Amino acid sequence: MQEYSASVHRRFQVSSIFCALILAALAFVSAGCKSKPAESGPRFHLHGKIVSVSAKDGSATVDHDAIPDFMGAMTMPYPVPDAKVLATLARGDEITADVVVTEGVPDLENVVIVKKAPQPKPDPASSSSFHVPQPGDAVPDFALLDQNGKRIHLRSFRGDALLLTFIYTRCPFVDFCPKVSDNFAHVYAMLRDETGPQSRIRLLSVSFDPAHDTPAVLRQYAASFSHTTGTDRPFDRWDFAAAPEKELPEIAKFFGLYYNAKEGQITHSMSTSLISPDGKIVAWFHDNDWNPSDLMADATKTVTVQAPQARHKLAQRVSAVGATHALPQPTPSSVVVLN
Ligand SMILES: [Cu+2]
Repeated sequence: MQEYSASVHRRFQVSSIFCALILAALAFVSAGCKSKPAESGPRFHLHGKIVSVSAKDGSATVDHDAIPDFMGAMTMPYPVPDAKVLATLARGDEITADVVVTEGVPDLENVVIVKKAPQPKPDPASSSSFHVPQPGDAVPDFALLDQNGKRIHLRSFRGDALLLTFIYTRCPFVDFCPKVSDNFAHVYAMLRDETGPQSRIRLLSVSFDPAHDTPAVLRQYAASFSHTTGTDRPFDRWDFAAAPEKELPEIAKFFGLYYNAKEGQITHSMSTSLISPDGKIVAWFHDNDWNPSDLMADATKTVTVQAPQARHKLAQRVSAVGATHALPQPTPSSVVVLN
């Protein structure tokens, strides 16, 4: 575990490890795994404030100070294996704890509440730092800058099923952004020659690194998957875009995306959504465990449940946000809903 020593020349690698740790932590949380591996790894001292607690996931999100020899100050979720301890924690509590890294997953032990938070006031707007997209949630009409340098709106995808994911092109970890993009490339390859209902499935990869991921960089990135897509320009069905700096926090919040940029490396979670033709969340995935065929099957259900006539009407009123058209909701086998 010497990798965790904070020497400057290894920052790149260390940052990458943080990315993995967060994702590993999220994967661990999502698996609902309650058992703990017998061997525990190195311990580090944490001091911070509880941002939110999820009893269901057995985790607490902590806004913490720098952890000497381990990681910089950041906000991230940690599994808390002891449910009784977790139950005593509340938003705003100041805590200290040991971060114990076991098989790459950092969890919290020996949690001590240093200062209890004052009585919480109900405030729906700030009750949680993470919004978890729920099936049926209307997706706001966010604006993005696409691979052609054109400002596009999510409403322009209305009428089609949209698979939307978040990436940044410099992500160094093959199992994270590169994997989700590779999976999208496989979905594209399945869609490419479809002329039936599946021709109404679109892909959109949104970068949360707008300063670096310019339209030219995004075009290059798209071309790097040509071995799977069969084309340098898959933009007929797969768009790439960057979230503008100003709108990024709001977009990330809606899609349950955590990101934290430091010196070119971005620590982040995963967020992939299936959005129905009338602009509502059908399914949301916070991991990379889905496979392209399942996602394709879920998206196909979404475009086949609507009668062609209803679709036509929908396409005509693409600008009507919050349309009241009652869409029968498919129940994909792999919907992931937290909380
Ligand atoms: Cu990444």
